[in-house]
Amino acid sequence: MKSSLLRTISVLAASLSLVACGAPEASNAAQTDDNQFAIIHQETSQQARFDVVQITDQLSDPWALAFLPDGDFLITEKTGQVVRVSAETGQITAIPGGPEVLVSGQGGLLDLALSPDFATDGQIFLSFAEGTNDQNHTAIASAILRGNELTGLKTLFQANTIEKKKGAHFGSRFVLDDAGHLYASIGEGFNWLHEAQNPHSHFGKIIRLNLDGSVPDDNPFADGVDGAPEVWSYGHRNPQGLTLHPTTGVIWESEHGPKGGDEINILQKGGNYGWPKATFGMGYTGKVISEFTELPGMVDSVLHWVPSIAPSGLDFYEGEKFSNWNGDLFSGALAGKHLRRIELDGETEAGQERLLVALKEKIRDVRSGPDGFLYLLTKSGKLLRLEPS
Ligand SMILES: [Ca+2]
Repeated sequence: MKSSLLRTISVLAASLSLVACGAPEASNAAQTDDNQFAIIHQETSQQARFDVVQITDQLSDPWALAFLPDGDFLITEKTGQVVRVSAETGQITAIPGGPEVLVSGQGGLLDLALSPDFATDGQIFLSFAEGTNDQNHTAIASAILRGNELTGLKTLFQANTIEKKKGAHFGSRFVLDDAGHLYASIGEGFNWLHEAQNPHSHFGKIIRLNLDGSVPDDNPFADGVDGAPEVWSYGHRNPQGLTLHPTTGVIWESEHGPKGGDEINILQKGGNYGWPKATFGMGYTGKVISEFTELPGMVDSVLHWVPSIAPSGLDFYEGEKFSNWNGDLFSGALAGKHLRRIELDGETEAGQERLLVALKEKIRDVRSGPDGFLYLLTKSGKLLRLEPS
């Protein structure tokens, strides 16, 4: 409630300052889109000219974005709140009923996904950091969105809890496949890097669950003998991007390396993605983590970045509005402060482009919208829409 009140005050203050400056709304007409949202930037890139439309800049460290059937946006704020943003006005409404969240370091309320049957069941999935500063883990819950309230909060998964100073490396992204599975990325907890190679630990893993939280029978370690039943792939560091390829249905992942060595990977059942035994990264102090960049039995990345860009949300563009971008992969960059467009030839990189460098924004999430526009969340609190100009 407090944050809503603050928002109301800041919106009022912004309106008053406009009045005080005597800025008539009509003078902004050339710099607004059809819904009167401000165009804050225009860019001519290699394959598209576009406007950047600001729907709001009043979010609190937004992490994840989903598109509601009525056109509004459902958003998680890392500071602990689920909110709805009106597609008509940009107004933010807090949605109570979410989980108790540990907001510390990289921990907080994290990813968000709608059930495939959301239009009828109203179910959503949330991931978040849970516990204390000394003992914490990534957790996943489901809840039902009724109007502007969450009900029936149910814990589906809790990663192993081990001693972990402060909030470091929780992951976390979801993706739902077309067969009723939820995949989620779990970070390696920073200090616990060697646990990424231990299939029995949840640290540094992609896990796979049924939508009720149970473990699918065809998971690679479903019987629990050679690994934890929930584990789908391992040897990951801190994965914060997951998306489904629009035609192959295979899952693509991005993860943070340390100093260098960020990766894009294509997930295989039971695959070992190398961390920390094979990596292009080095320790933050310059210390060598491994002399190997690849090893037999480990899956190589599609591409890696040195220096790091700190990849966040990941999505394939699909739509009519940007025909030249169809099938391209987009990644937000936090440290890199841009939007990365990746052209592909099948499963091989065919070119890359930095977009929105001039905005100097840490981009936390990117999603291809059902309306064909491309949507972004910035760490600074903006929901942005890219529209062809
Ligand atoms: Ca790797």
